[in-house]
Amino acid sequence: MTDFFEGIAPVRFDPNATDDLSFRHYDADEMVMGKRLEDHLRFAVAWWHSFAWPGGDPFGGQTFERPWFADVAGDTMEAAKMKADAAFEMFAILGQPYFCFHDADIRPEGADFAENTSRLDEITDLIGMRMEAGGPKLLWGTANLFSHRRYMAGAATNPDPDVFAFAAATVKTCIDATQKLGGENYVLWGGREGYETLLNTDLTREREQAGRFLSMVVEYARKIGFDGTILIEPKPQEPTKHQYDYDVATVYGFLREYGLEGEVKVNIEQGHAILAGHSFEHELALAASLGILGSIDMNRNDYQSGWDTDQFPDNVPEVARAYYEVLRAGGFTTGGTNFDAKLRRQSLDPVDLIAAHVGAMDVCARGLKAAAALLASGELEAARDARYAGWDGSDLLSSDLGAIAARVEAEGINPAPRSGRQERLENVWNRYV
Ligand code: XUL
Ligand code: CO
Repeated sequence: MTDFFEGIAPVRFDPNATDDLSFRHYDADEMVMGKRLEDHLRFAVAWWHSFAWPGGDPFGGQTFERPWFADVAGDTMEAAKMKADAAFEMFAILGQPYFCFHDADIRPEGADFAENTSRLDEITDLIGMRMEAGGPKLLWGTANLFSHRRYMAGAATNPDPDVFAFAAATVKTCIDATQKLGGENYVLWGGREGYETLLNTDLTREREQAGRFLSMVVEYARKIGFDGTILIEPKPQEPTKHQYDYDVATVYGFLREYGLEGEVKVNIEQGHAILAGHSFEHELALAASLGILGSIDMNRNDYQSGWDTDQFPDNVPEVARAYYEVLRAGGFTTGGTNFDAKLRRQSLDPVDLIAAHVGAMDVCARGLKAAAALLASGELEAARDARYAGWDGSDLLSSDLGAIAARVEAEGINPAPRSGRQERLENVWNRYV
């Protein structure tokens, strides 16, 4: 084990704590709607932001100094192992039940596909040992098909079939690694599956490539007996000007087109929902209604900047809206709450990483508990039911325009508008949050 987080004790729940490294609201064992809070929230730490991200922005490079950023004893694999040790050191402090990774977060880039694969095997052996020794479980694994220059024009949607092949082979190894570690989901985020300009893009071809690629992923996962959930993570743009997996509605249409709507669900990220011009709760409610709600990436964007700042959540009412939709949909099954969030680049200290997660876990716990209390009260749901009560027993939807016209005339139907009661319902909401 490393001593990167030396001097930081495991985080405990203490509602009266006065320090900033205790949970005041997240008591893993608290029972909420008949389930432990830990089992509702299913928190995960994201390897990339916490351990691999160097603190750069478009105007400046690395600000964080982590011992594993340089080669250790002249060896990039030794550095990767130190990084894994530091990760499990942090997991032991936080006590969260899950983590997530991309291949590129955990192993250094090799000279070719074979070396990438052997390095992934070696590091996942080490991670597997740490997991067995009492570490958290794997919520999901994924392949980074967007950082390396070979992917600059896309992975599955690349004009060069060799890139498609390299990406497909890489995803195979990442599904293997996810299964080896008992991962509960496998995620595909198509960061460069989109275009920079239509002037050089054959949109029809690229979408077909993406459809076949996803079908191959599903076929392979089922063939090897991976019984986790396969998730697409929508995002409208960034790094591409336009990403094909724009939002939940677009992904659903895509899944239907390729007959995959029963096979693949979505991993919805707060910041991506906002970039798409929606709210987080809109994306969650729509996915639940379409039967494809899988998991969430919890974070927030700065509302002024208009880009994907991936900050830790700090807004309890917003988070409560999201968990209200998750709970209304029956809660997570294989999914969970992955903190796809990174420190600000001035937050240099190891303790900043701990404080960021502690605060975010508390914000989520407050949001979920408020949402659960409101849902259990039935107040909103009763109002919603009452609003649609006129449809109970109605045969209108199996009728036709002619018959309906005759009925409206015969019965003298003349609808009287009724209040939507929005402000009263907002008042109900605010009594709980
Ligand atoms: C990028 C993003 C990714 C995915 C996994 O915006 O959210 O980190 O979550 O590839
Ligand atoms: Co994400």
